[in-house]
Amino acid sequence: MTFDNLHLDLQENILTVTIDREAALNALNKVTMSSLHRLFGQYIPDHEEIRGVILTGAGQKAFVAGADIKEFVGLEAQQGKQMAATGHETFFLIENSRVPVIAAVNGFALGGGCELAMACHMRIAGEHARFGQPEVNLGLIPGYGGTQRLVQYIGKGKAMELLLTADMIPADEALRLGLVNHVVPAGQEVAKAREILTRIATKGPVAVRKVIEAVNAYFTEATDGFHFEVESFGYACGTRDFREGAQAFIEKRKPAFTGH
Ligand code: CO8
Repeated sequence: MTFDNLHLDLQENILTVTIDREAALNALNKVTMSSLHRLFGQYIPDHEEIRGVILTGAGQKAFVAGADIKEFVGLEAQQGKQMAATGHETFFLIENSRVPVIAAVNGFALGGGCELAMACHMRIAGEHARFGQPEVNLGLIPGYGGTQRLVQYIGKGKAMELLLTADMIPADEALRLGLVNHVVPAGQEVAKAREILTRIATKGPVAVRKVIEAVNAYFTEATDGFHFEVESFGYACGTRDFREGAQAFIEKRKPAFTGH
């Protein structure tokens, strides 16, 4: 399987995915969106050895500067709606990935780039990173989930301000607002993400997957997250990994999880 505009690097069960369109500040054109869809829809689910994913952008200037504005020329209502719907599908695949996905935000994360980072489970920002939803500058609104996920992360009032003014915020403000998990010196984003994912990879894979599903259930209309947690707890209790984890604690050794 090939992935145009993505560079993949698997090391010690952590897959680093670099969006590789540096000359266009890694803007998400149709081809890149299609690659991301196949990556998260097929490739990652099919490769059990992958225990975590880092998403980053090529170069030092941008994570992703948005959807590719040059592809917007001549865009009509129905076509725009379809592109947004397909993009939502892709970003839900990321959000619901069975393994944790961390955005290593190494510069501008604007529009679709900020939305992509928000679809990930965590965000590590370089201190030079800048976040924003500038779509209103183009007479547009976010179309990859930005109006919903920004509210989830930073609350309605501040989200409304950023969405309506198109203001960009620096990494330290994104940290203060709860949009990012950590701010690190420029160039250290991937290393920090890798350190976190390496620690998570020592945990029970089923438990990790169930935590992701249960947290996402809180934000899923028509799903009772508390009920989902009870069901998932029961499911985890029935796994070999749980028995191994408890036994390892008692025997004062590291557990050997198998994902079953
Ligand atoms: N799309 C296409 N090309 C881009 C984009 C983009 N989003 N951003 C930057 N580029 C290109 C520039 O055109 C330029 O290319 P060229 O050299 O060929 O002219 C190159 O990248 C470098 O950019 P700049 O020269 O502009 O670099 P600066 O350092 O001067 O500025 C900025 C950097 C501030 C990031 C500036 O490039 C900028 O404002 N970019 C646009 C940011 C933006 O508006 N993003 C939101 C786009 S809309 C969106 O994301 C909607 C998502 C939902 C879509 C739903 C369905 C389609």
